[in-house]
Amino acid sequence: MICITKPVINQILKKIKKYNNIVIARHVSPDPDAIASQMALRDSIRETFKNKKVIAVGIGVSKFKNYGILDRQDYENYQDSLLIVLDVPNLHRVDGIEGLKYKEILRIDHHPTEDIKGPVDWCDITYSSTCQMVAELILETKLVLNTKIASNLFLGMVSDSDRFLLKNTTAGTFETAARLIRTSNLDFTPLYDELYIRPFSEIKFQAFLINNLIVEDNFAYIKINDEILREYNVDAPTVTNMINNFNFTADYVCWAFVVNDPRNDQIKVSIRSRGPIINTIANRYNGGGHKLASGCRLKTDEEVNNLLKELKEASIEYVSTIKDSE
Ligand SMILES: [Mn+2]
Repeated sequence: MICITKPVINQILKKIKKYNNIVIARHVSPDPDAIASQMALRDSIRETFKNKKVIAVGIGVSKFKNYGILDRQDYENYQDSLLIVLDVPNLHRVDGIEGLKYKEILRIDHHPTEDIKGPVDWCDITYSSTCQMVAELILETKLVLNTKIASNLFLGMVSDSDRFLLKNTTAGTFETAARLIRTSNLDFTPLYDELYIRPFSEIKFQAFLINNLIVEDNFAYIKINDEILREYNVDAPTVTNMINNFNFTADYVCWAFVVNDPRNDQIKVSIRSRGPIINTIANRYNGGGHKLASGCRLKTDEEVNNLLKELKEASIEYVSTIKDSE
């Protein structure tokens, strides 16, 4: 079962072939799917078309450096380039393209479309990860696949599907994973260390979250301030990355982590759901995302409280609808 179609493949390859300069970007505060798809596509285009100049841009995250190193944004030499954006639907969340004068934009993404819409736009929300999309593109074309590219794509797929647990995991996800492993003879189990080994301080912080999560009316949330972050020596992205660990709890269907991020002078809210649709709510609070996994960036406590109230109401309503239909 291959989801990518011939017309999509042809459109994408045509654009890649047309341009000598290609800039590849993804969303701010990258997760493994964003960074791994970016590195994999850059390396594959470079290996396939040795004469093209291809760079991957954005701010680097030290714990993701194993995926590959980002390039310097010397946009002097990248005027009139093709900009490929991965794993992001809105222009203001694309990292590192200030000052770039690109000619065309090409998007590959599994988020619902927002304001980015280029002449080629492969957007499909049924995919569990952008890495799965890039993997299919590479497997179905003559784009080069090597062990490093395959391991990046595999890790992005595992991470974004939360080890094939999340709802958008399909037979196609497993098929693409299997093809990646088989085609590149990937020794994949050692790769899990890269995603899941963490310092004991983080485990202790998780215990703090467990002990302080507030659960009411099928909704759970916790507010984390700067002081707590310092006490446990964790940063805001580390906290929001833990949110999937709180799935499969019978007492709530929706949960949110509210983190004061002093470095960016904003309040970051991560939201997950096992039922209520949350991205439509997040959209109203300077955020967005998937139906069951979203996030917002807010400025005031009042906005936070209003958001939490709406999420709680959605949780109550969802649970009552299920009870009605039983
Ligand atoms: Mn993704």
